[in-house]
Amino acid sequence: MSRHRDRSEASALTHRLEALNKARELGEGRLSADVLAEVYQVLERASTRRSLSSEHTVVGFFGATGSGKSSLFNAVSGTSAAVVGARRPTTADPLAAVWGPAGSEELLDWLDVPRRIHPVDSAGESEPDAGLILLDLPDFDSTAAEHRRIVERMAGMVDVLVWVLDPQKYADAALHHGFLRRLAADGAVTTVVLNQIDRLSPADQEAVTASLCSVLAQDGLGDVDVLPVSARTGAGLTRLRRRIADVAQSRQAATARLTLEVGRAARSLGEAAGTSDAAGISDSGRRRLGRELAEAARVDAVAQAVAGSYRREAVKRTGWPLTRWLVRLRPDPLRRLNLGRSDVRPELNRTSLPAAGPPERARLDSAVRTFADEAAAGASDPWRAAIRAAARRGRQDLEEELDGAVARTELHSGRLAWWWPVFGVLQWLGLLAALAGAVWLAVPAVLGYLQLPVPDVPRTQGFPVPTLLLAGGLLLGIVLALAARPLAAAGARARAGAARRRLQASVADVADAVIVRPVQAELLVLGEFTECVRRARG
Ligand SMILES: Nc1nc2c(ncn2[C@@H]2O[C@H](COP(=O)(O)OP(=O)(O)O)[C@@H](O)[C@H]2O)c(=O)[nH]1
Ligand SMILES: [Mg+2]
Repeated sequence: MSRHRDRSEASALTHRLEALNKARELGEGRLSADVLAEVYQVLERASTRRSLSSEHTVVGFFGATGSGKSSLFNAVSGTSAAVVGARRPTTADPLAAVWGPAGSEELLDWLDVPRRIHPVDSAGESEPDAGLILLDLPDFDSTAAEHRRIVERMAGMVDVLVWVLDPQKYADAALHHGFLRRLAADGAVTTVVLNQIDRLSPADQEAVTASLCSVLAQDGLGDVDVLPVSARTGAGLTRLRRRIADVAQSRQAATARLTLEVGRAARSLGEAAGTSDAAGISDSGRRRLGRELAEAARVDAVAQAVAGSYRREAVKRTGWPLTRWLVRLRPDPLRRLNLGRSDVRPELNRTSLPAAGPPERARLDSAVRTFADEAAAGASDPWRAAIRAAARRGRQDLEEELDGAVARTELHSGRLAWWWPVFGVLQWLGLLAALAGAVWLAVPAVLGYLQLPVPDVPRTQGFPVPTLLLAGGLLLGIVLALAARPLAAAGARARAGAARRRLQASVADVADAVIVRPVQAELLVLGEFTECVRRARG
């Protein structure tokens, strides 16, 4: 049962550690480096502690000078290994009493505890407490900075903290408001020992214990047990030994402490990240971005050029044959933009649209920023910055991407309209008829001049046929030219409309690839981060 709980708690911790690590990775480059470094430390410590003996529980005695840490260490371990009553800070090295030594070496190396003793209990075996490492530590309020540093480090590394207080100094402000309060917030302190109760009368013992409990409650340690003991008389020592042995035998303290640490790190990471309720990408925001980008890509100008090119081509192919060459004097508006050419590989093509000036660029900047800001609305500062940065990265290549997209868009500028060849042939027929009529009319004049007999011209309905040919041919040319105008206008409109739609689609693709998707990816990261922090908090 307990084994089973061990395993499930350990695997819960594994999941939370994984979630915390994932959150840390996602926060990289997005959140404050300090917070991430702290989280990294917790992760590293947790993974190292877990890779070391899970059979051992590390219990440290913490407290002020003269509270009786060393005396209690000796009493609990049944040795006299620790120096009692050292007036000045002596050695900084913590001292370890190890029960069940197998596998403890690496753990003690990692804790950096070089001095180790292996006590045996009165029955000559170490089994009852197997897997316990008890530490006598330097004084928390030592005058030597090195000692304080060691205590500080150990407080973060041991599995269980036992606070040793004495009746004189138990309410010491420095102790409570510094160290203890911070550790209390982590839930890391499991036991508080009030030593030297032999110095108090039984009535005072109760009063002091009650007073101590209320002081601890103020520090958020209301749930913590207070054990009154005396290292000198041995009062309460059995309870203290049993308490420590129980904690060690359950083998859960290490996991419990790490779980608390992970929870704390996840909370601080979550606080650093702030709220994650980003508004996300709306359809209207996306459409507005598309419109602005189409504007920047000069889709209208290109569509107008498509219309102009169509009209020019229509005149070239359907105009009166004798004057249609005049249209060649005007350049093709599409060619002027370097568009609609079949001789250039489209993927290499660039338009000759005028480059964006400062106002156009500013407008594009603002369109991209507005889009990102809208998507990020509601999220906290670091995430808003990350979302904006994703959009800004896309902004860098935007002009070039848009130009390339316009250049690649199929404009169908070379495509023939159905009526062009029809009108073209009719124009030639009209012209030929008019020429034939003119020549025929000229024949009698030439024959008359040469004094040759002039044949009668044939007539229909009283009109001479050559005259009809001439007039009809010219009239046909005029009618065709008039009829071609509305056709050319309608065709130009249709082709420009189709080109505009295709251009807008190309621009929308660019907007998607360069701006929308990176922003979307960032929003996904944000969602995933939040989920990981939630899982890491447990
Ligand atoms: N009266 C009394 N004195 C104690 C008790 N425990 C320790 N002392 C004395 O308090 C002094 C400091 O003890 P020590 O174990 O070195 O405290 P440390 O500085 O916390 O390691 C020594 O003179 C001890 O003899 C106790 O339970 N009762
Ligand atoms: Mg000591």
